[in-house]
Amino acid sequence: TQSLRETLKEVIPRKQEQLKKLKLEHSQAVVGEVKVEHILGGMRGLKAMLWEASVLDPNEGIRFHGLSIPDCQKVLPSAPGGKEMTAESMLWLLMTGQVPTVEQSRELSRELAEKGDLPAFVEELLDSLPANLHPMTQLGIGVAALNRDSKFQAAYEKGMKKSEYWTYTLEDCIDLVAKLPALAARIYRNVYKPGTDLAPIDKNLDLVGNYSNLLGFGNNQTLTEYLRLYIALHGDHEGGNASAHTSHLVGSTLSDPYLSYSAALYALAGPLHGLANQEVLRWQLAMQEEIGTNVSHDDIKAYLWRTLKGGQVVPGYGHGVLRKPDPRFIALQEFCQSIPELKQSSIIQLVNKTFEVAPDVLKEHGKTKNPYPNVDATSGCVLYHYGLTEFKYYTVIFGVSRALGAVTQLVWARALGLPIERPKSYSMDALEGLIKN
Ligand code: NMX
Ligand code: MLT
Repeated sequence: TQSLRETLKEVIPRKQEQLKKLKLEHSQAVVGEVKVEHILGGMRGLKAMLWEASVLDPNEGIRFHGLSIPDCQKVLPSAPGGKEMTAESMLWLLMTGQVPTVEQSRELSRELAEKGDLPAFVEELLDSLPANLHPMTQLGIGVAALNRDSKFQAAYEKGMKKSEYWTYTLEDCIDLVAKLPALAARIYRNVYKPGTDLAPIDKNLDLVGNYSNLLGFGNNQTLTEYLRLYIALHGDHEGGNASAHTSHLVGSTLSDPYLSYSAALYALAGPLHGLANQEVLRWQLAMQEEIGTNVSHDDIKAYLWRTLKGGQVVPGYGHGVLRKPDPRFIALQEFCQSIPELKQSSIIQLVNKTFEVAPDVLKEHGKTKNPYPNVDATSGCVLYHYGLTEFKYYTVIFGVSRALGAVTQLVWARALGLPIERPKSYSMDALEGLIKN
């Protein structure tokens, strides 16, 4: 069985050749134009980043190396006794562009479990943080602190060759992904279940199986499977989303993977990005509180209008690229519909009913370019239903997941020798000058 490192050693030279050829033969080819609207509009729609692992189509949604979500659900290995794809099989696909065998994904699970424990000083650091510090702030602190043991940084200090960058980056990336469950679960324990014991990492379990165990939900197979699906699906969403882009930007300075990903987590912690999944739950529960559980479409419509007229966004709706319902939303909804208990859940039914009404209201409101739900519109509901009700924690789970795509790009950026990112900026005066000329 070929390991992840061996597979990458085979794949990387081909990609390096491809890049060399592109640079040599097509450097001056024009693939789009820069308009003032791009500069004023958060670079929306500007084709300006190299990202290997996934591409987002506005109508079809995400494809991971060409595979749609249903494709991945069919071909990516699951955990023993489970059906949903594992985080490690998604990581393997993202990194190599290949579907791992069951043995390969299990081997990666074993390696991650072996590396899963936290250094004692990081445990102490997390335990010293105040419980009212947002879990996302704590996660970023914990991830950044892991950089004390960065193999990339240590080798850089000694003076490694550029061609070796990716190998040390890969080692840091694997260590980081391995430690995220213990880090994220410790934060959960400290903030919400102080005084309780954390389970030890089980060397025979996959990454998310261990995460679920550490959170105290390991005996709930449905929730564990849901977490596997959730974490695989949120892993990558091409390069331009704020968290992935942040990790890439910071990594481009040769900051190590821990610092790069810590920065990404603080982008994810914004309510227009990953924090939306906490906001959705807050908003749906406030709706339930105000209008009860047995709500009609008209009740929801009126509530939506109150939100919009209050000058707030409807959390979980809209997207910078997507123009149809997010296929990740659909996949999570399908999961709920396949489990009778979840189908009956009042919070899941409320999310469904909201989906039946919200797109028309948002169309009538006329502002958002995409009136359909994104993944955050539903991702917290199953967690809530099964007793993981602390919604300020939800973005942490997204943060455990998004590492899969971010670390993949860090490895590829170093393997391809991508330069420090440094776009050109203009003031409004300078722009006016450019327009006149
Ligand atoms: N509710 C109300 N207004 C909205 C919404 C929404 N859900 N989405 C967009 N708009 C408004 C937006 O605020 C903007 O208004 P203004 O011109 O006054 O600034 C206008 O519609 C045009 O925005 P778009 O070009 O459609 O959206 P943009 O690409 O700028 O932003 C989001 C994308 C995702 C930030 C935006 O749709 C949003 O704020 N959605 C709610 C928060 C959310 O669900 N975020 C999660 C994204 C997914 N994730 O996991 O990261
Ligand atoms: C994501 O998964 O990063 C979000 O859907 C936001 C985005 O793609 O811009």
